Amino acid sequence: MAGLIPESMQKVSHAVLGPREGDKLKDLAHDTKDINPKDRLTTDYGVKQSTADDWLKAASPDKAGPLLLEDPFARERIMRFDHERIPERVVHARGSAAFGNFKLLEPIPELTFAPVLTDTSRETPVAVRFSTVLGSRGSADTVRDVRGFAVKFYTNEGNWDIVGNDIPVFFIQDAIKFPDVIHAAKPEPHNEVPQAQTAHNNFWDFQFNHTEATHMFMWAMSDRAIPRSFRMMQGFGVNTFTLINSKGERHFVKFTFTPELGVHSLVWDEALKLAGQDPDFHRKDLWEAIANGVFPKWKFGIQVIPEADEHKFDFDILDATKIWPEDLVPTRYIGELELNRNPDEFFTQVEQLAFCTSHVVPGIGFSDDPLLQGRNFSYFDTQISRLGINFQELPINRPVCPVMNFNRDGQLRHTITRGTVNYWPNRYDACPPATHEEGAYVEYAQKVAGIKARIRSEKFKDHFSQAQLFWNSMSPVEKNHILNAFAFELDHCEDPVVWGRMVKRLADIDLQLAQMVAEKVGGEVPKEGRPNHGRKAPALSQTEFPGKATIAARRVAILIADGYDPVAYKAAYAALSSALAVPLVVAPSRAKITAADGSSSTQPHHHLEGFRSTMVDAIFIPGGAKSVETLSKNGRAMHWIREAFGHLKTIGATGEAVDLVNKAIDLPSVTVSSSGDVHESYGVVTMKELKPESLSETVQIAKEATGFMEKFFYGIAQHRCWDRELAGLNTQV
Ligand code: HDE
Repeated sequence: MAGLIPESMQKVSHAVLGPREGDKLKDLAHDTKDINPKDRLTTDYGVKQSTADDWLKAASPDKAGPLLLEDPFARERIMRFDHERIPERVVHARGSAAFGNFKLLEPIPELTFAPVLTDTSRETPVAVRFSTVLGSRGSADTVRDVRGFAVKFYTNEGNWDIVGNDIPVFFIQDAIKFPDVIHAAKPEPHNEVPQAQTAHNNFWDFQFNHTEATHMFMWAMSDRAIPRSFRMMQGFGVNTFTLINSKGERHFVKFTFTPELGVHSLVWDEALKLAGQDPDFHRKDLWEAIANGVFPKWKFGIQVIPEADEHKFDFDILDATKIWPEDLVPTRYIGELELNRNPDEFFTQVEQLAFCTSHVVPGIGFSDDPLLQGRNFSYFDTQISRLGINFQELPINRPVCPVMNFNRDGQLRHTITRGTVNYWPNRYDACPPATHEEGAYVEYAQKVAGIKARIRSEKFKDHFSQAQLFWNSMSPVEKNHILNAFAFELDHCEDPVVWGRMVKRLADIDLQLAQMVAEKVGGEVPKEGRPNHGRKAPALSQTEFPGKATIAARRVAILIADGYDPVAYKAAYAALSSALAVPLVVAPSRAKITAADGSSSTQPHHHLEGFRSTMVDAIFIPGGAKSVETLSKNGRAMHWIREAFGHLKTIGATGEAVDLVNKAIDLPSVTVSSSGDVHESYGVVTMKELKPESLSETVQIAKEATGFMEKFFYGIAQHRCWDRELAGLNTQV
């Protein structure tokens, strides 16, 4: 070995290969520094600066003179600033990330020899980035769009990236079509309008011209495209991958993440308003939950098909516009993903976080899915354009296991590799390729035969069966939302050719849907449609994933004004906090508010103009005659109650506030209590105040209050009161 590292060098330094254990935090520590208030400001080359406020000038105290270009400190500051931006991602530009662990619960050695899926003693660090697809980096979070769900597992065998979405299928079958679908969906070329929207001519023109997109656009018009939270979305690998076991057998596999909190969405009117009222809604929600210790979790599942069964289905299992229905291929949940750490710095940990579908570890492989194969080329290529050829050396991207090879140089290379050779084979036998036993990635010996031609296999040509399956599987509320989504989207298309043709296309899915949309958008009402096979797949409806009944991390506004009832207020605040919800006190102004008996006062978090009902999951209004009277005369307060009601949110009120809610909603079908009992009607939970006159009455009231909280919390944990929509009571927004 003598000579590989010259003796003189061996004495003075040591080779740094990176940590061997899978601890990403330890690894990042090499490149992380804290701002120490005692540090002094320096240039990038380490020289302390005497001022950061004045450019060197030819001036005098009474006369501003010209700036001198010779000032290296000022030049450095401006030049660094001028070059701060890197290209945003060509798709999925807007997103945010968090970090955590993947824990395997059920090993699957019969399917793969990848330790990340066989070793239950491991905790694999992960980085997860959620994103929208179409909008630019500064666009809004709550737009109607597919959401990215990209997971980087820093395994001891190298990085494994599942670059998925919250929708299990895609618009196209062949990667060559990707530039077209994205050009058509992004802002139009002549005026760069609209931002972050599918509601425009070109998007729907493309959809009509590509029948293979039919299944996917049904998902995109469903509630999946307006999630309540990143924490309440499923994640799907979409493409078909493979698992290889130690006997050399191969299975096809699809990967899924299902949230512990269930799959929940905003309602459309709320999503639209939030895009203006709080464009960072999802980003903040994720941050807030993690900061409050309510760590989001997902179950990790696999759907598996043995290689021999590849052709046993009436769809092609390599077609990314198709799901594998659960009744044919059930999901088996084998692990858990938890996010428990927010980024320290957005740029270095989120903007520079780079995923590649081609990054898999031994025991996991690709398939001939023609979308996946194109993606395997694209992601690496796009990172070179955004981050440069050495993007994998960036702290957030580098693996936690040793990296050693003879790739060298390129812009911004910063690993210093000591040694006298940079090629293989070399006279030292240095860094030889590994054997399978040593953990090398060995390609699965797949027999490949075919005719070189630009063709698609026949089974890829059924474009409507699963679009119908999806529609048939929706609940009545979900169907209603899809209908309204089409009506909204096509209304935004000015070209009659576009919306006229799209209405006809809908008849390939469901005649009644097509007819209802046609009536709304003013198109020719189709009389005939493609026969619907009538089959259903329950797991396609998000109502199948209600999740854990919890109010943890749910935001609940408490509306009060001077003279509020301190007992009800304090009880609600304490109960919400101990259930890990986020109580937010909202009042007509942010000045301190005094309780009815003058015993206490509170500092509201927000005032009614600055904060809106869209930003919370539920509202609670305690009694107190004066407080309620003030709120009842405040138009914004009344709007808060009506809007929350229209958005199907749980509303709780006690004492005098019961009449306030009654007045704001003004719907005889929603009954509120007139006695001391706890009442629940269409998600409005009320309890009139009782004045205890004896001990037994006090005990009774305490019981009532507990009953009230139970009903109120139950409503919040249900996410929304869908019965209100089914009864047509939610039109007051
Ligand atoms: Fe992507 N996609 N994609 N995509 N994609 C990118 O890579 C591409 C597709 C997805 O948080 C880009 O780093 C092609 C399907 C996510 O950083 C780019 C095709 C699915 C993210 C790219 C697809 C996705 C991207 C842009 C068709 C769901 C964000 C920036 C063959 C399974 C990852 C980047 C992050 C990002 C190409 C289709 C998900 C250009 C060519 C299907 C979640 O490489």
